[in-house]
This record gives sequence, C-alpha cells and structure tokens, in this order.
Amino acid sequence: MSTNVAEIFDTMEYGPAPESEKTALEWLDQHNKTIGHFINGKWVVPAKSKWFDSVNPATGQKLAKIACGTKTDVDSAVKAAAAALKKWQALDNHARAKYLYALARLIQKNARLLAVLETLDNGKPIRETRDLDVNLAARHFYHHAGWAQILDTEFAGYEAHGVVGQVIPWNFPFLMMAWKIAPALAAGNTVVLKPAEFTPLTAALFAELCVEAGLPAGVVNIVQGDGSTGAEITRHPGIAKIAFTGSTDVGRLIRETTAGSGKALTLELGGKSPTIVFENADLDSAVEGVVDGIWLNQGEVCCAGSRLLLQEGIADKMIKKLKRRMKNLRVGSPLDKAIDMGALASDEQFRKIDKLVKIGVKEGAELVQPGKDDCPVQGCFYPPTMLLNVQPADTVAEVEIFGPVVSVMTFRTPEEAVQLANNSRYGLAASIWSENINLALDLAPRLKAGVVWINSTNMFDAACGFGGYRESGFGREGGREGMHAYLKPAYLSDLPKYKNAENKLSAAAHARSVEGIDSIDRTAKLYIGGKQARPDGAYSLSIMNAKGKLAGQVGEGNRKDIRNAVEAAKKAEGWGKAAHHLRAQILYYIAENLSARADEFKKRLVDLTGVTPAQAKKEVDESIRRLFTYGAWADKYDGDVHYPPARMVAVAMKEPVGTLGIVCPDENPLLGFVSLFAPAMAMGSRSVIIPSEKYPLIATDLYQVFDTSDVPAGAINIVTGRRAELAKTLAEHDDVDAVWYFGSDTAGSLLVEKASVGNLKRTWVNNGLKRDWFDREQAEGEEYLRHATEIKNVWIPYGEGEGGGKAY
Ligand code: TAP
Repeated sequence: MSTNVAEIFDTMEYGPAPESEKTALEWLDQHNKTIGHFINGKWVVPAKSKWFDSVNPATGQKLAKIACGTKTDVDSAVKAAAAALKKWQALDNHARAKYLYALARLIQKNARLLAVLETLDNGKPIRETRDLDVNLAARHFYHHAGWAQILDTEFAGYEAHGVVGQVIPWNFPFLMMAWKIAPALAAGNTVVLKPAEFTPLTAALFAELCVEAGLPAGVVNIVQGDGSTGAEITRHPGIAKIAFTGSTDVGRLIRETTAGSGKALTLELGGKSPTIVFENADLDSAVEGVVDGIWLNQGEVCCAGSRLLLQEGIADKMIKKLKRRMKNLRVGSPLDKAIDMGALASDEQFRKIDKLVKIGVKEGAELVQPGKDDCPVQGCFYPPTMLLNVQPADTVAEVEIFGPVVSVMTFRTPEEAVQLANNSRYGLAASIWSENINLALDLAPRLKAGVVWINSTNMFDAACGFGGYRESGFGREGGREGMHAYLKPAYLSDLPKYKNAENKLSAAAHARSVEGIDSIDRTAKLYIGGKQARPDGAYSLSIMNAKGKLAGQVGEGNRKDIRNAVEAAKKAEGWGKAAHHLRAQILYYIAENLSARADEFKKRLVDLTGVTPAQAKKEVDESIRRLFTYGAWADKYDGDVHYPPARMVAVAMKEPVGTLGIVCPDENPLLGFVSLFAPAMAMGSRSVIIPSEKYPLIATDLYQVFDTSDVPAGAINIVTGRRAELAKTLAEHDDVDAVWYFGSDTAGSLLVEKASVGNLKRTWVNNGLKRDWFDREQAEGEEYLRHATEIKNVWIPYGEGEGGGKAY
C-alpha cells in the first residue's frame, strides 16, 4: 500500500506530552495550600479574613485557599508601602536597578515553576506560559532595571508618585503583574497590588522572589482578594496613583471613584481589535496571524483580533483556509505541550462567551466550529469559533467577547477598511496584512489604535509602549511613555493652592443690564469654525474691568454652542495631517501678528486685570515667546524607533490627541490661554477653548489675530460663558478626546474627571493648584506636548525567509 506525504500528515497522531505539575503542587503544599497577603515583607493570614478557593479551570481541582483582603488588610499594606518609600527612594539608582535585575534573574531561574503554576491556575497552555508570559515578564524587569539605572538623567525634573495601587486581571496574571510592578519600582514608587480572584498564585510566588532578592520590606505588597478588595485600593486616600488593567466597566467605576482625588490614573481596558486582510496579503501567513490573533490564550486577550475584516476578493478563499486550520487546532489539557488552546479561566467566562455567541447566531451570524467534536466536554473548554455574515451593527461586532471567537466582515476598498476598523468604541490594537508596504503604512496612522502590527500580530516588548485610545483606556505600559505613567513633574509638589478670594467674580459681573453701554454693539461673539458666531441662546454676559466698570459683553455659550464647536473641530481633522513645518509657520505667524498688536493687548490687560503697564508688557512678551517655543517644537517632538528582540522595528508615532477641550485659568488671561492652546496646535490637535470666565475679552480680541494668521477654520474654537457649565458639557461630549482643566477651584477638576467617564476621555486637571504661567518649568515644554499627543507603536517586520517571528 503506498502512502503519500499529505496522507501521513493527515493521519499522524500526537503522542501525549504532559508537563509535570509535581513541583508546583509541592510549592502549594509548602504553603499548606493556603495563601495569605504579602505585607511588609511577611506573609499575613488574617484570622478573620474571608477566604475563597483557587481552582484549576481545566480539571475543577481545588488548588489552594486564598485570603480575601478587607479594608484593614489594604490599610496595613498601604501603611507598609508608605513607610518603605523613604528607604526605597534614598537608595541610589544603581541600587534600585540591581534589585530589578535580581528579580529578572530570579524569574528566569524559576521560569518553569512559574509557567506551570500559571497554567494550573489560569488554564492557559503551558506552551504559552513557558514561551511567552514568563519570558516577557523577565524581559520587563531587565528593561526597567535599565530605566532605574538612568532615571536621573533621563527623567530629570520628575519624581515618583509615592504609593501606587495596582489592580490586574486574570488573563495574563504574571505578565500583567510584571508590567505594573517593574516600572513602578524603577521610578521609585512602592506598590500595593491586587491579583485577580481567579489567578492569585503566581503573584504569591513572586512575593517569595522579592524576599529572595532581598527587596526591602514594604516595597512590594500583595493583597489578595476580589472586586471589593480592588475597590478598597482604588479609593484609599494613602495611594497617589492607580494603575488598572481590566474591563471597561470597572475602569469607568474607578474613573468615577478617583475623580477629584488628585490620584494619577492609568487604565488599560478592553478592545475589539480588527485584523484587516487585503487581497495582496500572503494568505497563509495571514491565516497564522488570525490563529495567533484570536486563539492565543483562548482569545482571552485584551488586544485579540476579534474582528476579522477581509477584502471581498479573497474572503471566500481565506475563510476556507481558516476552516481547515481551525480543524487542526488542538484544544485540551493545558499541561500538554502539544496543545494549542487550553481551558477558559472560569465557568463564568464560559457562560459569558457562549451567551454572546448565541446572540450572534440569533442576530443572523453563521456559526463555524470545525473542531467542536474534538473539544473536551469536561472543564471550561471552548472550541475555536468563527462567526460569518456578521454586520457592523451586530452585537458580536461591537461587544468584547473575550474568548476564542472571531467575527468576520468584508470590505471593498482601503477607505472602507479604515471606516470599518474605526467603527468601534474601543481603540486598542489593529493588525494589517498586505504585501504592499505603502498601503499598510498609509493605513496604520489612520487606525484608531494604540498598537498596529503590520503582517504580524500580538507582538509585545518592554521597550514598546502598549495601551489604547477611546474606551480601551489611557496611558501606556512599557518604554519611556510607560515610565512617565509612574512619574510626575517634581515642581507639582510645591505648587500652592489658590486662595479663596482669588479669581472670584465681582458681584456685578455678568449682570444682565449694566449702565453705560453705548450705542455701538460691543458684544464679542463666539469663534466657531473660523467664524464669529452668535451664541445659540442669544444671551450675553457683561464683563467688568478692574475698576468695576463695564468693559464689554461676550456671548453666553451653551450646550448647543459647545456641540457646534466640537463639530467644527472634528471637521478640521486635516490639521492633524498638516505638515509639521506648516504648523510651525502658523504658530510663528500668530506670534508675529500678536506682536504687531502688542499695545492693544497691553492696554486691554491693564484695563481688565488692573496690572501695571510693565506687567502687561511682560505678559504679552512672554505670550509671544511661548508661541515661538511651540513653533519650535512643532517639527521637533518626533517619534522613536524601537528595536524589539525580533526581526521587526516598532515605530512609535506621536499623534495628535484629536479634539481637545481646554478650560483656561483666570489669572494671566492672555498667557494662560496661549500656554494651553499653542502646544495643542503644535501637535496637530484641534481645540475647543473656554477662556477665562472673568476676562474673556482677551480671548475674543485674539480672533482677529487668528483670522490674519492663516489658522485653518475649526483648528481653534472659542466658546465664552460660564466655565463650570461649559466645562461639564465638554467633558461629557463623546467626540471630545481629552479635556484640560485649569480653574481656580477643586470642584471643577472633580466635575471634569467625573463627567469624562462616558467615552473615557483623557483628562488633565490642576486640582486647585496654582501654576505660575511665567515660570517656564511649570508652564511650557514636554509635559504639555505629552498631554497633546498619543503614542502609537507600529510594528513592521523586515527580512525575507525567516520573517519577523517571535523572539521569545
Ligand atoms: P475586571 O472584572 O475588570 O477585573 C479586573 C481586576 O479588577 C480584577 O482584579 C478584579 O478583581 C478587579 N475588580 C473588580 N471589580 C472592581 C472594583 N469595583 N474596583 C476595583 N477593582 C475591581 O476584568 P476581568 O474580567 O478580570 O478581565 C477581563 C477584562 O480585562 C477584559 O475586558 C480585557 O479586555 C481587559 N484586559 C485589558 C488589558 C489591557 S492591557 N488593556 C489586559 C488584560 C485584560 P476580581 O478578579 O477579584 O473580581
């Protein structure tokens, strides 16, 4: 009987290749299968604590009982972390670097135990924990040992936040922990971290490694627990910064809880990331990309390629290839080294996924599960699943399933691909498959995603920032940008609070009818889409000068005016694509025209604010200078090229945030205004600006300067009126991507942060602290540019033959 090679491949069976669980079970036995909290360098098992079980989701076997942290536990962890801060920060950079290096080495030395323990606890295949999770975690500590070493030179003028609270999910427990702890320690913070309830074990093993590394007690504290423990951490007053990875819903809750507290916040949330396959793609590679994109880690990946967008000409062919490949994916015991997909993390997750798939079918999708019959029925196993005939408005095209399910849609043109890809409330990652590099590189900047992989997917490296746009959260983990998330400008600690009387409006301010209005209409209108616009409500506000006399009137903007301004800003999207040289030119031009009218502005400042002519001159001069500064920056705040350990480069592009809402301070109404709109403009963002409520006439005087400086319509929009009301509308608006608030009250900062939860926009608020707008350390420079930009990492493979494979 003759047999050909294809038949041999088809009939070949895999032998069992089990990884032993022995060492991991022995480790649990050493702990009497009981895991407490790790606080101040010691294991704490509070007598009255609640407990929960950690279960192997592949077998249902109970692994250990775990303490569930209460308010008291969180309190003592925060206390230990606060007490450890002084000692930790007193160490020199090299000493801190050596601890991080020791942790990296210890992770490598214990790599197998960590991998097996993670697989037992989470259900993910040993192949992945062994080759991806643990190696990437070690790499993260190495990379951040480096940042610790060069902290003083690379982050001069910055300091650590203090005690950092970190809450992580169950899908990459050990890796997420490394992503959180390594940069926090490198920057000089101490940590209170809560692992997810389903996956507490590897964090406990890491605590042991901290002891072995001789890390000072209290620098790392692990409090085990459930959502309520997480909530205790996020609202604890002793914590200066919260870093959270998890669902968008909980992210929203945390945004609300921390609003107005002054806590720094980064959120890494969910996603519905597109994989876009063009007709000119290498389809066999693209099939492997889809496998990696959606079936890695059973699809329980925040950046999973859960929407597959196929160009029409190759859709049928690609689906056929995928069906064939799906049949060969092996689902089974996660400890088997020849398994592609292990168990889902829990029964609950199984039910959630199954429910969403059923909804998809009910809404008209065709269910494809070629490997269903080979999928184990005991344990939380779910077969690789594809949903065909999905429409963009279907539930399964919009909602994150967080499981091994891909929803397939088609497109005709690259333009349509961009529209479809961006048709999501999320913006975490995207993957583009095309052999035409011009096409791929044209698309990458147009996709709303923090990470774009070209002809590749799910690539990660400690040097390359990871994080999202929109409801995928804000902040980046990894690289220089990730370090910034754990640092703050040092001058912030010395800023005074506004005094109560400061910037209070006079009793007569805004009075409806004031004596002395002459016959000429002096009411300054709003500035929307490059034109002066009457306020929608047809009301105006009286503006008083320093002597309490009427200086003029301005339009009283309302919700509708803000909406119009946001729409105008959105239409001016082209500003973000304008050449950086052009942005510079326009900023210089504004400076030139302001200079030509300097006397007029000086007089206005003297009249309105009561400053001396010399002080007014200083403010105008500094404003002109500041415009020059951002003209200078416009073509110099460049991106980076990273060289991750793979045959790829990652190009970190600095993109405009988009539509920026800016609420200006009252003091120094010209300089404050310029200090905020100029960096936004330099970086290509469009602004909707609420000028000083007390002195808005300075801003309205600027219309003519803008009109004569070639400012594109809609790039700057100004709505005068009552600050609190307008700021709230801006912060609630779904098409505003970020809001900056610089008011003299803490209430405004709280209001803006709270109102931002709708689309989880970025916020930058002053928490009632007063900057000196003349002080260049406080009022200009990279801090402003960072807030005006998003970093997108575009991964590009190079080389023929060997390709850009994974290096871990
Ligand atoms: P969540 O339910 O949000 O849980 C994440 C963490 O928050 C867990 O430790 C959880 O504790 C804790 N938590 C729950 N309620 C809380 C509250 N009210 N206050 C503070 N903490 C609270 O998410 P999940 O189901 O574990 O993880 C899946 C989600 O994470 C997905 O949406 C996925 O996209 C996202 N994710 C995102 C990323 C990135 S980088 N963007 C990475 C991984 C996962 P318990 O587990 O004990 O309930």
